Amino acid sequence: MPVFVDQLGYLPDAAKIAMTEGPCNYQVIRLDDQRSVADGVSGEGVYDAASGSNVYPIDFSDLKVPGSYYILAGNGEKSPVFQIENDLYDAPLKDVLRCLYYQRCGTALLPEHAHEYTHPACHLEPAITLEDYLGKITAPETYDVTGGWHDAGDYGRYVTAGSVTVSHLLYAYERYPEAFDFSMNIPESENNMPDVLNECLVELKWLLKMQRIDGSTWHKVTTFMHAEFIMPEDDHDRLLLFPPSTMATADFAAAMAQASRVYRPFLPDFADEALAAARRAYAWVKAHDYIPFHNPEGSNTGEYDDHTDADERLWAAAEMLRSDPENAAEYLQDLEILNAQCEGKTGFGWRDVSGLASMSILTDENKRAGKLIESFRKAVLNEALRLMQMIRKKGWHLAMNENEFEWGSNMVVLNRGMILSLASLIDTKNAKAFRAGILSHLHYLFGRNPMNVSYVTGYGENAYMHPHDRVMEVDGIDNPIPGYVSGGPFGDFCDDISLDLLAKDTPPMKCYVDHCDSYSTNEITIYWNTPLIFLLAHLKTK
Ligand code: 9MR
Ligand code: ZN
Repeated sequence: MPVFVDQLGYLPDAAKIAMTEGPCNYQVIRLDDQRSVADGVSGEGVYDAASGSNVYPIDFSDLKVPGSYYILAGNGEKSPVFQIENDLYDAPLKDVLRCLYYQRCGTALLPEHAHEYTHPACHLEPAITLEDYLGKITAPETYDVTGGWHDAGDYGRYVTAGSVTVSHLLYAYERYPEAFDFSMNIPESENNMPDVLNECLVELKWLLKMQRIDGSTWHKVTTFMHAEFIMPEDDHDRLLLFPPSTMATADFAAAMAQASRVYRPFLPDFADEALAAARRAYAWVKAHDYIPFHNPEGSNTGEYDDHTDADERLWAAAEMLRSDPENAAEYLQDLEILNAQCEGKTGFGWRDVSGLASMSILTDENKRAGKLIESFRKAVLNEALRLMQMIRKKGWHLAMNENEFEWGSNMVVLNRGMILSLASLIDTKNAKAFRAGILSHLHYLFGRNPMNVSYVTGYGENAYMHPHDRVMEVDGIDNPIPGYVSGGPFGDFCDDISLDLLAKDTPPMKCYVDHCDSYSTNEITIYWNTPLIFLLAHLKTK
């Protein structure tokens, strides 16, 4: 019966709870001298349907002395080692952010920045449209869409996912600028702009290339089929531009509008360009009804489809309202209509972006959304209170029901942390409680879970080792790059290796395989890292 802890550790002043799946006596052992510094009996067990087990808390919150420790259960089992430390989150913040640098496309990763994880520039060939490719046009028009970040373990670059990812980072920077006061050791580190903005600019410049003359954006640029497991510089299949969707174009408008605001003090010309691009995209979206995206027959790269674009439109209107005051009246009117059409207001993922609209509206010092603000405030607070209640009740102190372990469940875990973070801004008297909720979700991510796994590479004694990622699998280096968040348990696992290794009735929270072939439980993506960056920046800010 293992003892599950946050393998990164605990902040000295915060609650410290470990978990077991059976009652036990325990001692907390200091690693230095192997002395017992605390002991006790586990608390009352709580059944958690997501893991199908009774979960017993071991509360050692009174221990506040910084150091390295582990927990020794009465039956002789030891937990992984963990730290009690004040600057616990400094190193992960930097590494989790640096992973975006490693996702860069179209540029060489050099040893001075990438250490041993180098590779030459990739995907430099011009792209052609899908129509021309399928029509077998012999001299098709070509487009330069080099740059940006690879989305994930595959080499695709997707406008929806990319816009949301950049935006997570820009909101994190806007809210917690001082948390990003460090060098990422990237090629641009010596200039006068914060590195988080330097890194985002890589993606933003690529996004600008994805805009078409009519204002819309291509949905994605990928090859027709995912590449084999080869290094990116060896992937020379035709790069294809897939038809525009209203989701991608609205996301683009929102991210560009936000970028124009954030970069204005540093790069006024770029800010102007971003705003102009946002306006053109927004106008195109307004002139078109919902346009979905579906892969053509036989193509298997990411779809990022959505059954509605109401939330994307909502987010775009909210961001335009903030960044383009000249046309505020128009955006406010749009926002009112969209607000009535949009069900949620708290989604922070690539599919439901309504929470990004809330983030934009509720962090606007000029309160441009006026009387609409209250409905966003209420929605966020209600959701935050619901999540806090779940955290208090659930065995794992995690606001996740058993049916919520979707593909990329760790994103849901982290996105819910973002809701708590936003709530702490509008309900400051409960900020401490929300912060505890965020910590609880991070404890799960870093190892206090029934897999006994830290879902962040390089952080934790049992950190996962085999991400579904082409580069990390074929680069010939044993250790994965530190700082990548795994997608995590998926109740409906669907890849061959999971089907092979997991029993059909495995409880959702345990449907996880640390194997590079498990694309449905163990991939990495840019937008699974960025919510963690947001939360780490929050925690760094007192
Ligand atoms: O994150 C996406 C997840 O929500 C979907 O259920 C899944 C299947 O459509 O796709 C995930 O996104 C993948 C994308 O399509 C391609 N790049 C890798 C992404 C992570 O697995
Ligand atoms: Zn590339």
